[in-house]
Amino acid sequence: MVWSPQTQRHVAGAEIWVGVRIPGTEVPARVDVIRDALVDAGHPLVEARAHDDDALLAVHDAALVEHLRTVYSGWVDAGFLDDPGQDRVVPYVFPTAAMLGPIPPHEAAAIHARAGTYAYDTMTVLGPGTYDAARAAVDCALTAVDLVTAGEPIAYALCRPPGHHVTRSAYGGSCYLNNAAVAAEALRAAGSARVAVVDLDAHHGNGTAAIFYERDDVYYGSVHVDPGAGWFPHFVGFAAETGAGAGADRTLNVPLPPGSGDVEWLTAVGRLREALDAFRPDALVVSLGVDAAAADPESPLLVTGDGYREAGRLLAGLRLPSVVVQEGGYHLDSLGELVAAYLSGHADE
Ligand code: SP5
Ligand code: ZN
Repeated sequence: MVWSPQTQRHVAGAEIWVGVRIPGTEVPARVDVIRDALVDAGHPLVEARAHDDDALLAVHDAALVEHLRTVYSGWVDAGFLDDPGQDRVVPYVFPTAAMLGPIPPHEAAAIHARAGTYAYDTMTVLGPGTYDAARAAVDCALTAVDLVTAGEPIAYALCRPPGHHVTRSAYGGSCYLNNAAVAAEALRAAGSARVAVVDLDAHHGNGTAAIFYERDDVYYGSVHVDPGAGWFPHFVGFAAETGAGAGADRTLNVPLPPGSGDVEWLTAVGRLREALDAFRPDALVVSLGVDAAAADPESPLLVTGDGYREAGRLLAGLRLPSVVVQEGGYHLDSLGELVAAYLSGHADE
């Protein structure tokens, strides 16, 4: 298990949801409970090593990374902590395609407007430690890639904050940098010509999907709660999205109705696995969100620990070098055991 204490420096404090400040569930303690459960299960701890920005900048626009790196200090310098009394970066206006029409936008001079250039929701706030934590999560993913490249069959990265909602140039959904997409690019750079990403998080990984939608060398497969039933990310994640251009038929979304449990969910994981038999990847990235679990507060799926263990077995059956990246999962009392269950299945197929 690769981890970094730096990942706990992101403290959202709250999220702004439909204009209301509510307690966030993507909390630093998630790292403690996952790490402790995996240590108890006998997984050795490896601290993440620093990596340069090559794989990161293969995935994200440099302007997004630079924005995330500097926006908090800009927010402080602009006096927002005192007036209006907001100690987190929260955007308020978004230069959407519909706002702009055919008019090319200027870069906003005001920091509070620039915030909306790179964010697509108001929930995902930035504080003083957010960038360093997100960047440390990327280092966790890249260190796991190093382990697999050196011959380990599987490496787990305790990435936090999660990443799969981040597109090439915009963050959201409690995510800031796309750890799984960076891992996929790093595996490619290390010699895996074809990489598959399988996303088990309860939510569709719209960021990873968008990044690779037109690529023929990276497959994206996901099982998630149906966005058409009213769930985040709402606008994408539908079964009809199968890739475009060179990436045609390289995306597979399996949306499930709210209330789906192990039987439906594992059938979907089996479909993803079969699709990969045909794609014949050289390496696998698993976006391991465990928020599909029944007790999780953020999703209506009803997967059990045994379900996650069986998913691990199914994906281990691909017999691919595998980097497992933590995504969501918010029920602190069961989070660690769910991750341990997945990894035990993946290890003992
Ligand atoms: C990585 C990941 O799992 N991101 C999840 C993002 C989905 N968040 C949507 C949150 C909607 C607001 N939740 C408040 C629940 C109020 N009952
Ligand atoms: Zn999720």
